[in-house]
Amino acid sequence: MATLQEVLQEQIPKYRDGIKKLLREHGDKVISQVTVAQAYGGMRGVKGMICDTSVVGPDTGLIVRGRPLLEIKELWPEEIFFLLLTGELPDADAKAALQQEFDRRSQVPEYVWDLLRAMPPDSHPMCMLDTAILVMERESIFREWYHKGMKKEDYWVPTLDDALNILARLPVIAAGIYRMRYKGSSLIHWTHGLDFGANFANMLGLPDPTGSFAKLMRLYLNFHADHEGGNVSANTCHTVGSSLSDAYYSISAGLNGLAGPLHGLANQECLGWILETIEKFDGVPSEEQLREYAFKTLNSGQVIPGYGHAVLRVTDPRFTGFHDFGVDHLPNDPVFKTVERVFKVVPKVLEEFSAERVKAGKNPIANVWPNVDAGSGALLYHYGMTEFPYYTVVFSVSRAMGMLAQLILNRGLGTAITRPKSVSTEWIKKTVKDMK
Ligand code: HAX
Repeated sequence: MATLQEVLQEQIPKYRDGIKKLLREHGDKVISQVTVAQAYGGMRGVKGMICDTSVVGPDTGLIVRGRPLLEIKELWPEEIFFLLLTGELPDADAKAALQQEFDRRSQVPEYVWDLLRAMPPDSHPMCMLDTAILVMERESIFREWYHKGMKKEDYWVPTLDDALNILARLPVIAAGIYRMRYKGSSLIHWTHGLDFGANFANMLGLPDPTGSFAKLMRLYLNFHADHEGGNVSANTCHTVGSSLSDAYYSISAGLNGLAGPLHGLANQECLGWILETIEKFDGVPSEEQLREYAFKTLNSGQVIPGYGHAVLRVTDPRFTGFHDFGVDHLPNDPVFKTVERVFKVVPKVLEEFSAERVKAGKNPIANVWPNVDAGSGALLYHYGMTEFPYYTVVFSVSRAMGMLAQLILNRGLGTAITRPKSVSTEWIKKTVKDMK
């Protein structure tokens, strides 16, 4: 089979022509309308952008290029990246070629380590990661080619180069942040010939006598890679990239969005909440104790992290996949057992709380089921990664794959600069006045 570059070389012109034809023939058809509530409500449900790497169905969860997530959970991160970009699975040769690309590009420049070491000791690991990506922007091949002059049809070529450089260095930088922040400053190097997930696990330096932590890392990097285009991280990356800012600017921006507690940081918040309950009740809490604690959290005006979703209306298959891993590898771990018990209790609590909200004239909670962040932290914790401010960094190493795949395809299509129309409250008031 051809390499990733060769497959894209063949696919992208056809993809571009197909979209041009679609626009010529159907460009004026209406696919979405916007209500006042949506304009004030984060544009929830408004169909106004395209993402061809994956879709999230409210009742199905993540589907990557037509394949439901739980059917492809055994794929390694390299294969997922290939799949996101091309819609095809690499054969053994193409996979090995991609692994060699990562090997070749994995050297992190010394100035990145100098910068990270110079950052204040209370910098959040996400801030360290995003800063490290941004400082490497000077190496952007896209920027260099753009300033030399390049055809629009070629934009995707240096973007792919930038993407491979960023991806190869990301696990090294992320693991380096972990080592310098939490384990003294000894860094562990990338091992040539070892796969992406196992390499990341190895560079973190946590004990892994059975290889099951490396297995978890492959699963984790697979599950978090992409979640269609409208979520904060992907949407931000897309918007920044649409002005032809290069991949370093775009990915760093997207990951800054992932660092918010309503998005990727929820996994840090979630494990914190689980551990609080264990501490408060001196061991794995009973269902009744969890119920009481969940209501206390809600009544104090806070969200229950790891539950709810802007699109999903069922249990997130990523939660199910992580749960299955826990059942297989750590069924008696007290933190994992608490996660399982929370899953039994919290949806019911949220349903009751939602009904109370509605009686009080507030919005219902649209989805009471767990999302990806509800259980993943317990697995990391079991393997000795107890520093939960770090968890979103692991998420980021993975999410960069989806954002970069989307960016490359958008460069291939020549997607327009993002510029929705904003309106003022004054305009809304005037406009709705005469409407029924
Ligand atoms: N606990 C308490 N209240 C919740 C809730 C939860 N888990 N989930 C939703 N609600 C509340 C919302 O805060 C909102 O309240 P207000 O109207 O008073 O603002 C109301 O229910 C309606 O919200 P919604 O329509 O159900 O959900 P949104 O699309 O607005 O928000 C969120 C989706 C994921 C942000 C939300 O469910 C939430 O805050 N969950 C907890 C944080 C979390 O787990 N985030 C991670 C999501 C997955 C992800 O992106 N990972 O990276």
